[in-house]
Amino acid sequence: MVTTLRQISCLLIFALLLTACRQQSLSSSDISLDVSVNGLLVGQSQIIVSVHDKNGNSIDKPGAIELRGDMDHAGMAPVFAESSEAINGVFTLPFEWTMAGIWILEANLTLDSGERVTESFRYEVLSQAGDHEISNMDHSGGDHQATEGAGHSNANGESSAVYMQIDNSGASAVAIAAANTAAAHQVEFHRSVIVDDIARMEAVETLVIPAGERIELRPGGLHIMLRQLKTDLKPGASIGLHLELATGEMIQLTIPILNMLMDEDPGATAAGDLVFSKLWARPANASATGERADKAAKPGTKE
Ligand SMILES: [Cu+2]
Repeated sequence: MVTTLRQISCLLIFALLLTACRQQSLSSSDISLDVSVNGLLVGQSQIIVSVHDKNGNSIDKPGAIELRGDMDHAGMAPVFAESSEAINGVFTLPFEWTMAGIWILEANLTLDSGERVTESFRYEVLSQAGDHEISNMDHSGGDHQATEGAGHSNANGESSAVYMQIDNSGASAVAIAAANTAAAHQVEFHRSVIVDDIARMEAVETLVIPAGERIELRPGGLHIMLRQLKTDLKPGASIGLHLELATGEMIQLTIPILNMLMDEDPGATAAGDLVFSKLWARPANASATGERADKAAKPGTKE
Protein backbone atom coordinates (compact mmCIF):
# COMPACT_ATOMS: atom_id res chain seq x y z
CA MET A 1 0.00 0.00 0.00
CA VAL A 2 2.74 2.38 0.94
CA THR A 3 4.63 1.39 -2.18
CA THR A 4 1.63 2.09 -4.35
CA LEU A 5 1.08 5.51 -2.79
CA ARG A 6 4.73 6.33 -3.29
CA GLN A 7 4.46 5.21 -6.86
CA ILE A 8 1.42 7.37 -7.41
CA SER A 9 3.01 10.43 -5.87
CA CYS A 10 6.12 9.82 -7.95
CA LEU A 11 3.98 9.65 -11.04
CA LEU A 12 2.23 12.84 -10.04
CA ILE A 13 5.50 14.64 -9.52
CA PHE A 14 6.76 13.27 -12.79
CA ALA A 15 3.64 14.46 -14.57
CA LEU A 16 4.02 17.90 -13.01
CA LEU A 17 7.63 18.03 -14.10
CA LEU A 18 6.65 17.03 -17.60
CA THR A 19 4.07 19.79 -17.72
CA ALA A 20 6.60 22.29 -16.47
CA CYS A 21 9.03 21.14 -19.11
CA ARG A 22 6.42 21.37 -21.83
CA GLN A 23 5.67 24.93 -20.94
CA GLN A 24 9.30 25.90 -21.34
CA SER A 25 10.31 23.87 -24.32
CA LEU A 26 9.18 24.34 -27.85
CA SER A 27 7.97 21.89 -30.35
CA SER A 28 9.93 21.59 -33.56
CA SER A 29 6.86 22.48 -35.58
CA ASP A 30 6.82 25.92 -33.95
CA ILE A 31 10.34 26.74 -35.04
CA SER A 32 11.97 28.04 -38.16
CA LEU A 33 15.61 28.67 -38.93
CA ASP A 34 16.95 31.62 -40.86
CA VAL A 35 20.43 31.16 -42.23
CA SER A 36 22.56 33.92 -43.65
CA VAL A 37 26.12 33.62 -44.83
CA ASN A 38 28.68 36.31 -44.36
CA GLY A 39 31.04 35.53 -47.22
CA LEU A 40 30.60 33.18 -50.14
CA LEU A 41 34.24 33.02 -51.13
CA VAL A 42 36.54 30.06 -50.62
CA GLY A 43 38.01 30.29 -47.13
CA GLN A 44 36.61 31.46 -43.85
CA SER A 45 33.11 32.78 -43.59
CA GLN A 46 30.59 33.30 -40.88
CA ILE A 47 27.24 31.62 -40.81
CA ILE A 48 24.49 33.22 -38.83
CA VAL A 49 21.54 31.10 -37.83
CA SER A 50 18.63 32.80 -36.17
CA VAL A 51 15.87 30.80 -34.58
CA HIS A 52 12.31 32.05 -34.61
CA ASP A 53 9.00 30.81 -33.41
CA LYS A 54 6.07 30.75 -35.80
CA ASN A 55 5.25 34.36 -34.95
CA GLY A 56 8.69 35.50 -35.97
CA ASN A 57 9.90 36.11 -32.41
CA SER A 58 13.44 35.11 -31.69
CA ILE A 59 13.93 32.28 -29.22
CA ASP A 60 16.33 33.12 -26.46
CA LYS A 61 17.87 29.74 -25.67
CA PRO A 62 17.01 27.52 -28.60
CA GLY A 63 19.40 24.65 -27.89
CA ALA A 64 22.35 23.57 -30.00
CA ILE A 65 23.03 24.06 -33.66
CA GLU A 66 25.05 21.85 -35.95
CA LEU A 67 26.00 22.79 -39.48
CA ARG A 68 27.06 20.39 -42.17
CA GLY A 69 28.26 21.58 -45.54
CA ASP A 70 28.51 19.20 -48.48
CA MET A 71 29.45 19.95 -52.02
CA ASP A 72 26.97 18.86 -54.66
CA HIS A 73 29.55 16.52 -56.13
CA ALA A 74 31.35 13.59 -54.55
CA GLY A 75 34.90 13.57 -53.32
CA MET A 76 35.00 16.44 -50.84
CA ALA A 77 34.94 15.92 -47.10
CA PRO A 78 31.97 17.58 -45.45
CA VAL A 79 32.61 20.61 -43.27
CA PHE A 80 31.04 20.80 -39.82
CA ALA A 81 30.50 23.52 -37.27
CA GLU A 82 28.53 23.51 -34.08
CA SER A 83 27.53 25.83 -31.30
CA SER A 84 25.26 25.86 -28.30
CA GLU A 85 25.69 29.52 -27.57
CA ALA A 86 23.01 31.71 -29.02
CA ILE A 87 22.58 35.37 -28.25
CA ASN A 88 18.93 36.34 -28.48
CA GLY A 89 18.31 33.28 -30.59
CA VAL A 90 21.19 33.96 -32.98
CA PHE A 91 24.08 31.56 -33.45
CA THR A 92 27.23 32.85 -35.13
CA LEU A 93 29.47 30.11 -36.41
CA PRO A 94 32.78 30.32 -38.22
CA PHE A 95 32.61 28.11 -41.29
CA GLU A 96 35.18 27.26 -43.90
CA TRP A 97 34.26 26.81 -47.52
CA THR A 98 37.01 24.49 -48.66
CA MET A 99 36.35 24.71 -52.38
CA ALA A 100 34.53 26.79 -54.96
CA GLY A 101 31.30 25.34 -56.26
CA ILE A 102 27.80 24.51 -55.15
CA TRP A 103 27.35 23.64 -51.49
CA ILE A 104 24.40 22.27 -49.65
CA LEU A 105 24.37 23.50 -46.10
CA GLU A 106 22.29 21.63 -43.59
CA ALA A 107 21.42 23.35 -40.32
CA ASN A 108 20.35 21.01 -37.53
CA LEU A 109 18.92 22.50 -34.41
CA THR A 110 18.51 20.25 -31.40
CA LEU A 111 16.00 21.65 -28.96
CA ASP A 112 16.36 21.12 -25.23
CA SER A 113 13.50 18.65 -25.54
CA GLY A 114 15.67 16.56 -27.87
CA GLU A 115 13.54 17.35 -30.88
CA ARG A 116 15.36 18.40 -34.03
CA VAL A 117 14.68 21.01 -36.64
CA THR A 118 16.52 20.59 -39.92
CA GLU A 119 16.66 22.92 -42.84
CA SER A 120 18.97 22.91 -45.80
CA PHE A 121 20.16 25.67 -48.05
CA ARG A 122 22.12 25.86 -51.26
CA TYR A 123 24.96 28.27 -51.91
CA GLU A 124 27.38 29.00 -54.67
CA VAL A 125 30.87 29.56 -53.33
CA LEU A 126 33.34 31.39 -55.54
CA SER A 127 37.08 31.31 -55.60
CA GLN A 128 39.10 34.06 -54.03
CA ALA A 129 41.55 36.34 -55.82
CA GLY A 130 45.22 35.45 -55.56
CA ASP A 131 44.70 33.49 -52.42
CA HIS A 132 47.45 30.92 -52.53
CA GLU A 133 47.28 30.01 -48.86
CA ILE A 134 43.67 28.96 -49.00
CA SER A 135 43.90 27.30 -52.38
CA ASN A 136 46.34 24.70 -51.23
CA MET A 137 44.23 21.83 -52.48
CA ASP A 138 45.04 19.98 -55.64
CA HIS A 139 44.32 22.29 -58.52
CA SER A 140 45.53 20.01 -61.24
CA GLY A 141 43.40 19.87 -64.33
CA GLY A 142 43.80 23.51 -65.27
CA ASP A 143 41.79 24.86 -62.40
CA HIS A 144 44.13 27.81 -62.02
CA GLN A 145 41.18 30.15 -62.09
CA ALA A 146 40.66 29.16 -58.49
CA THR A 147 43.67 31.26 -57.64
CA GLU A 148 43.33 33.85 -60.37
CA GLY A 149 39.65 34.57 -60.39
CA ALA A 150 38.30 37.16 -58.03
CA GLY A 151 35.35 36.43 -55.91
CA HIS A 152 31.95 37.61 -56.78
CA SER A 153 31.00 39.08 -53.47
CA ASN A 154 30.93 42.81 -53.16
CA ALA A 155 31.51 42.52 -49.43
CA ASN A 156 35.08 41.52 -50.08
CA GLY A 157 35.68 44.28 -52.59
CA GLU A 158 37.55 43.21 -55.68
CA SER A 159 34.54 42.87 -57.90
CA SER A 160 31.68 44.98 -59.13
CA ALA A 161 28.92 44.77 -61.68
CA VAL A 162 27.76 47.03 -64.49
CA TYR A 163 24.09 47.45 -65.23
CA MET A 164 22.33 49.07 -68.17
CA GLN A 165 19.45 48.94 -70.54
CA ILE A 166 20.12 48.21 -74.21
CA ASP A 167 17.60 48.92 -76.96
CA ASN A 168 18.01 47.53 -80.44
CA SER A 169 16.03 49.53 -82.99
CA GLY A 170 17.48 47.54 -85.88
CA ALA A 171 15.97 44.81 -88.01
CA SER A 172 18.43 42.17 -86.86
CA ALA A 173 19.69 40.88 -83.54
CA VAL A 174 22.93 42.26 -82.18
CA ALA A 175 25.32 40.16 -80.12
CA ILE A 176 27.85 41.61 -77.72
CA ALA A 177 30.69 39.12 -77.62
CA ALA A 178 33.05 40.64 -75.08
CA ALA A 179 33.67 43.56 -72.78
CA ASN A 180 36.73 45.03 -71.16
CA THR A 181 37.70 47.92 -68.95
CA ALA A 182 40.91 49.42 -67.66
CA ALA A 183 39.37 49.20 -64.20
CA ALA A 184 39.37 45.40 -63.92
CA HIS A 185 41.48 42.44 -64.97
CA GLN A 186 38.52 40.35 -65.96
CA VAL A 187 35.10 41.14 -67.36
CA GLU A 188 32.38 38.53 -67.74
CA PHE A 189 28.72 38.42 -68.62
CA HIS A 190 26.69 36.84 -65.85
CA ARG A 191 23.14 36.02 -65.14
CA SER A 192 21.75 35.65 -61.62
CA VAL A 193 19.44 32.71 -61.32
CA ILE A 194 17.45 31.52 -58.34
CA VAL A 195 18.04 27.91 -57.42
CA ASP A 196 16.11 26.71 -54.39
CA ASP A 197 15.59 30.31 -53.26
CA ILE A 198 19.30 31.08 -53.43
CA ALA A 199 20.70 33.47 -56.01
CA ARG A 200 23.69 32.22 -57.89
CA MET A 201 25.62 33.27 -60.96
CA GLU A 202 25.84 31.73 -64.36
CA ALA A 203 28.27 32.78 -67.06
CA VAL A 204 26.65 34.01 -70.27
CA GLU A 205 28.66 33.74 -73.51
CA THR A 206 27.18 36.66 -75.38
CA LEU A 207 24.61 39.33 -74.69
CA VAL A 208 22.05 39.15 -77.47
CA ILE A 209 19.64 41.99 -78.08
CA PRO A 210 16.90 40.72 -80.42
CA ALA A 211 15.74 42.97 -83.27
CA GLY A 212 13.46 45.73 -82.03
CA GLU A 213 13.80 44.64 -78.45
CA ARG A 214 15.35 45.74 -75.16
CA ILE A 215 17.41 43.84 -72.67
CA GLU A 216 17.92 44.98 -69.12
CA LEU A 217 21.03 44.38 -67.07
CA ARG A 218 20.07 44.82 -63.45
CA PRO A 219 20.87 43.55 -59.96
CA GLY A 220 19.49 40.04 -59.65
CA GLY A 221 19.48 39.51 -63.43
CA LEU A 222 21.89 39.88 -66.30
CA HIS A 223 24.97 41.92 -65.47
CA ILE A 224 28.50 42.60 -66.57
CA MET A 225 30.82 41.38 -63.87
CA LEU A 226 34.05 43.24 -63.23
CA ARG A 227 36.47 40.93 -61.46
CA GLN A 228 39.83 41.67 -59.89
CA LEU A 229 39.40 45.40 -59.86
CA LYS A 230 42.53 47.42 -60.54
CA THR A 231 41.13 50.64 -59.11
CA ASP A 232 38.62 51.51 -56.42
CA LEU A 233 35.19 52.26 -57.79
CA LYS A 234 34.04 55.22 -55.75
CA PRO A 235 30.55 56.67 -55.98
CA GLY A 236 30.58 59.75 -58.18
CA ALA A 237 33.49 58.52 -60.31
CA SER A 238 33.13 56.74 -63.63
CA ILE A 239 34.92 54.10 -65.65
CA GLY A 240 35.24 53.40 -69.34
CA LEU A 241 33.82 50.16 -70.70
CA HIS A 242 34.50 48.75 -74.17
CA LEU A 243 31.98 46.42 -75.69
CA GLU A 244 32.94 44.28 -78.63
CA LEU A 245 30.14 43.20 -80.91
CA ALA A 246 30.19 39.81 -82.59
CA THR A 247 30.87 41.72 -85.81
CA GLY A 248 34.08 43.07 -84.31
CA GLU A 249 32.71 46.58 -83.91
CA MET A 250 33.78 48.32 -80.69
CA ILE A 251 31.56 50.51 -78.58
CA GLN A 252 32.93 52.79 -75.89
CA LEU A 253 30.73 53.57 -72.90
CA THR A 254 31.22 55.66 -69.79
CA ILE A 255 29.77 54.03 -66.70
CA PRO A 256 29.11 56.15 -63.62
CA ILE A 257 29.69 54.54 -60.23
CA LEU A 258 26.48 54.86 -58.25
CA ASN A 259 25.21 53.38 -55.02
CA MET A 260 22.00 52.70 -56.88
CA LEU A 261 20.38 53.92 -60.04
CA MET A 262 18.68 57.18 -59.19
CA ASP A 263 15.55 58.40 -60.85
CA GLU A 264 17.43 60.55 -63.30
CA ASP A 265 19.05 58.57 -66.07
CA PRO A 266 22.79 59.34 -66.17
CA GLY A 267 22.45 59.60 -69.96
CA ALA A 268 22.11 57.44 -73.02
CA THR A 269 24.72 56.51 -75.61
CA ALA A 270 23.73 55.55 -79.14
CA ALA A 271 25.86 53.31 -81.32
CA GLY A 272 24.42 52.08 -84.59
CA ASP A 273 21.07 50.44 -83.93
CA LEU A 274 21.78 50.25 -80.20
CA VAL A 275 20.95 52.72 -77.48
CA PHE A 276 22.58 52.21 -74.08
CA SER A 277 20.85 53.86 -71.16
CA LYS A 278 20.54 53.65 -67.38
CA LEU A 279 24.24 52.86 -67.18
CA TRP A 280 25.76 52.37 -63.76
CA ALA A 281 28.17 50.23 -61.79
CA ARG A 282 28.14 49.55 -58.10
CA PRO A 283 30.96 50.85 -55.89
CA ALA A 284 33.70 48.49 -54.70
CA ASN A 285 37.23 48.59 -53.40
CA ALA A 286 40.06 47.11 -55.41
CA SER A 287 41.68 45.66 -52.30
CA ALA A 288 39.99 42.96 -50.33
CA THR A 289 38.63 44.08 -47.00
CA GLY A 290 37.27 40.70 -46.00
CA GLU A 291 38.71 38.81 -43.10
CA ARG A 292 41.49 36.47 -44.06
CA ALA A 293 41.44 32.81 -43.13
CA ASP A 294 44.59 33.00 -41.07
CA LYS A 295 43.07 35.72 -38.91
CA ALA A 296 39.67 34.17 -38.45
CA ALA A 297 38.85 31.57 -35.86
CA LYS A 298 38.88 27.97 -37.00
CA PRO A 299 35.56 26.22 -37.25
CA GLY A 300 34.85 22.94 -35.54
CA THR A 301 35.77 20.78 -38.47
CA LYS A 302 35.62 17.02 -38.25
CA GLU A 303 36.53 14.26 -40.61
CU1 LIG B 1 28.12 38.11 -61.46
